[in-house]
Amino acid sequence: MEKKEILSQFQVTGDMKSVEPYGSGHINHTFLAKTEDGAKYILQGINTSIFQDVEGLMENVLNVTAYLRKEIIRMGGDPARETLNVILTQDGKSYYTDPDGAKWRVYEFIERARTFDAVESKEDFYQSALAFGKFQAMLADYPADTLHETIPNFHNTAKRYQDFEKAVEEDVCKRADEVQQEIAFIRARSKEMSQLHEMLAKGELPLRVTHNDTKLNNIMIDETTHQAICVIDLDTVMPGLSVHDFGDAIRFGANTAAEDEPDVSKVSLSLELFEIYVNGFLKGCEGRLTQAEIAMLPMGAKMMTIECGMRFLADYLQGDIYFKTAREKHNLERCRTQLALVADMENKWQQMCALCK
Ligand code: ADP
Ligand code: GN1
Ligand code: MG
Repeated sequence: MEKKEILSQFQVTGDMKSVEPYGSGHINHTFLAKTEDGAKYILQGINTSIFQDVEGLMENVLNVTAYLRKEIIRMGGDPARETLNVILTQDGKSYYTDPDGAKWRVYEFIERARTFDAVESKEDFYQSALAFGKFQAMLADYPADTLHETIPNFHNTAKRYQDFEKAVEEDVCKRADEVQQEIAFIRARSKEMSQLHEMLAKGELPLRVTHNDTKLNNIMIDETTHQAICVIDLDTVMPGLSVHDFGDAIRFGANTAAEDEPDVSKVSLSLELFEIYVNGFLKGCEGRLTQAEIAMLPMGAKMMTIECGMRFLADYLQGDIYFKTAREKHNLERCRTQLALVADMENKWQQMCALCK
């Protein structure tokens, strides 16, 4: 079905001029739609092999954005730019299923703001930390038990390790021989992978409503004020650990190289960016984080990085079926940057811990 025809199923105004692929997300199929009179919309094909319960997912998005909207208005903000706004279908539904079974949604396009695939300014990174912290603070009283778990065990690192071992064992593409070094690196760290969940089970870390995918390109930065105005990509908002939200942002943003940099010698943890993010995140969380959470921030960063490394490697072994790839071995290259970053974090562990004191 033509994209323009899909858009006509939604409550959008104006004639569509163009619909082009947009953004650099690894999961959904994102398009920028422009109308003849200059209005813009984000059209997304939801990745239904990953998100199997689209009904539940969209219920989360509608409820969370409605809750955020009230909070933003209460604080004197602009809900049109500071939260995602879902555009409903002509018959009032949050998504549209096309005749091929593909599922689509439309968001208002957030104008005069952009996302970054790498840190270009320290101030912007600080702003993103502040906004992800604030996001968590704003959802502190959200009824967590009403949220659908859109991807079960999303950041259960020990479970991710089991899945990874299964992919090694099955080795469906006969690629395991080539990645023995990476497999050994991951195995050597498997014992640490249950620590954060054990702390959660013992009540040493609290369960909170978290974003779970806090990489830099999931936040919109205002082009004029340089404030991080809107947290986007709400598909994985679920009960989770604050240290994982912190950690995933470090994994992506405080790496001196891109997530898919083929030359791993460029990979390192910038302690300067790490410190900036700690300060912004703690400020954004408005004093809500417990001492135990603050102490475990470095562990959150290390676990999100090794977990992502395992996920990229498992996907490589399974034939690149989860993350979008643009070249052969893309997932392997991504895995290698993550493991190199883990190794560098281990070298800088004392400094990371000292910065969280
Ligand atoms: P994915 O799950 O594939 O990462 P995202 O929801 O993060 O998809 O969207 C991909 C990209 O599209 C984002 O990084 C951002 O640049 C852009 N984008 C998404 N939603 C909006 C929006 N409402 N306004 C402007 N840009 C958006
Ligand atoms: C995916 O959707 P996107 O591109 O923001 C993935 C994250 C990974 C990230 C790695 C639902 O994020 O978990 O950390 O790629 N999202 C999902 O870049 O699996
Ligand atoms: Mg995204």
